[in-house]
Amino acid sequence: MKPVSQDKLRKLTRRGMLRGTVGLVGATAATTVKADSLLHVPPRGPGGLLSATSERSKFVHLARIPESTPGRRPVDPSEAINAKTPIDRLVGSITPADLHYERSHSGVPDIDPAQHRLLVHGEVRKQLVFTMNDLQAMPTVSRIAFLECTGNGWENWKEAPPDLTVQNTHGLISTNEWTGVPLSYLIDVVGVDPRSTWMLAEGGDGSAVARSIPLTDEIIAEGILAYGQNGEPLRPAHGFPLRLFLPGFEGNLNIKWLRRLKFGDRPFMTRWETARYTQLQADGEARQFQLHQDVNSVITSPSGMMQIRPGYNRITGLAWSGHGRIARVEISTDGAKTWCDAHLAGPALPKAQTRFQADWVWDGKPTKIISRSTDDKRHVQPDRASFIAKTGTNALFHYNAQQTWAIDQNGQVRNVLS
Ligand SMILES: Nc1nc2c(c(=O)[nH]1)N[C@H]1C(S)=C(S)[C@@H](COP(=O)(O)O)O[C@H]1N2
Ligand SMILES: [Mo]
Repeated sequence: MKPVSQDKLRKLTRRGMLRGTVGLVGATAATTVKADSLLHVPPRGPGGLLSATSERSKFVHLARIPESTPGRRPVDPSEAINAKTPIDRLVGSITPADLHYERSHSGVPDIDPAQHRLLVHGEVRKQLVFTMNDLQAMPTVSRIAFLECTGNGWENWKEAPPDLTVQNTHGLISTNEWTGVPLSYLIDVVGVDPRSTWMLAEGGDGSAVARSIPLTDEIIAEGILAYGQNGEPLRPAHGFPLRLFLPGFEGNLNIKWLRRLKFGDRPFMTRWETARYTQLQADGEARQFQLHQDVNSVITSPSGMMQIRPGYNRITGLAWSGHGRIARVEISTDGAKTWCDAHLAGPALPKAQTRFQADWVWDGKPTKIISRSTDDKRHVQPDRASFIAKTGTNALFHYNAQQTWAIDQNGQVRNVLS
C-alpha cells in the first residue's frame, strides 16, 4: 500500500472524526521517506537450516488457553476441559489446526487408525463395520466451516468480568477445512430405512459422548464423516482418525473418535441430551435439541485488555452463523446509538467465520464499541437486553448476544455487559 503523508492522514482522520463514522478510508500510520532508498530498511542476512516441518517465528507467540471450569485456568493441567483459540491474535478467517479450540470431556484417546472401526447398525438394510481404509476409498468432500462449542460466550450470561480478553469470552470457535465422506453417501451404502429419522453418533473416548442427530435434509446434505483437517489427517485432539462434522450445528454433536452410528425412528435420549446440553429457560422449563448455532459476531481488535491511543484505530473482528452466510456486519462506536456497515474482508462462506473491518478515529473520550451481524436468512444478532429478556439468565448455552467493549479515557478496553 502506498504510504499516506502525515498531512493527508490528518485530513483523513479529521474527515472521519467530523462525520463521526466508521468506514474504509485507507488511513495508515507509515513513515514518509524523502527518496527511493533502502536506508530505513534493515539489511539482508544469512538464513537458517531447512527442516522437515516448519515452526512459527520465534517472534510470534500464539497459544490456546486451557481452562478447568469456565473462566478459570487449571492448576493441574490434567484438569483442563477446554482450550480456547487466541482469536485476538489471528488474522484472516482460518484457524491453524494446532490452535483450533478443543473441548474434550475425558482427555484425548490414542487411537491406531489401523485398529479403528466404525459400526453402522440399527434401522439399515446392511449392518456394516468399516475400516479407515474402507472409508478413505469412498468419494470425499471438503468444506470450510466453523465449529463452535455451545458454551462459547457463557462467561457473560450473568455478569461481565472486566478483565476478560476476547479469547476468554469467544475462544470456543474455530474455522477449518474438513475433508471426508459425505454422510449422504454412507447412508446410501448401508441403505438407511426411510422410517429412520434419527441417528445416534458415539465417540470412542472414555466419556462415551453420544448424541442423537435428527436426519433433516440439511444434516443429510451437509454432514461429513471427516478424517482430514486443513489438508492433513485430523489431529488427535480433534477426533483422529474419524469424527462427525455437521456444519452450523452445536459443537457437541460433532462426535470425535467416531466408532458407531445407529439409525432409528426416535431420539436415543443419551445423558448428553437429557442431563447435559439442555437449556434451562426463564420459566424453569428445559429446552432440548436446540441444535443450530445462531448468528453471532465479535470485535477481536480492539478487544478486552487491549490498550488503544486516540486517533486512527482499525476495528476488526469475526462474524458467523450456523444458518448460512454472513450478509452484513454493522459497527457502533458510540455505545449502540448509531451504526455503520463494516467491510467484509475475504470470502463470506456459508457457516464459516467471516472477517470484517472498519476504520475508526477515536477522539479520546470514553466510549463503547459493538458489532452486530446479520445472516442471509435475515437472522440479526440480538442486543443483550432483548436476548436476556427472551432467555433469562438460567441458561448456559447458545449465548449470541452482541459483545460490548468499553474504552475508558486512558484507552483501556474492558469487557462489559452493554
Ligand atoms: N467423543 C467425543 N466427541 C466430542 C467431545 C468429546 O468430549 N468426546 N466433545 C464435544 C464438544 S462439547 C465439542 S464443543 C466439540 C469440540 O471439538 P474440538 O475439540 O475438535 O474443537 O466436540 C464434541 N465431540
Ligand atoms: Mo462443546
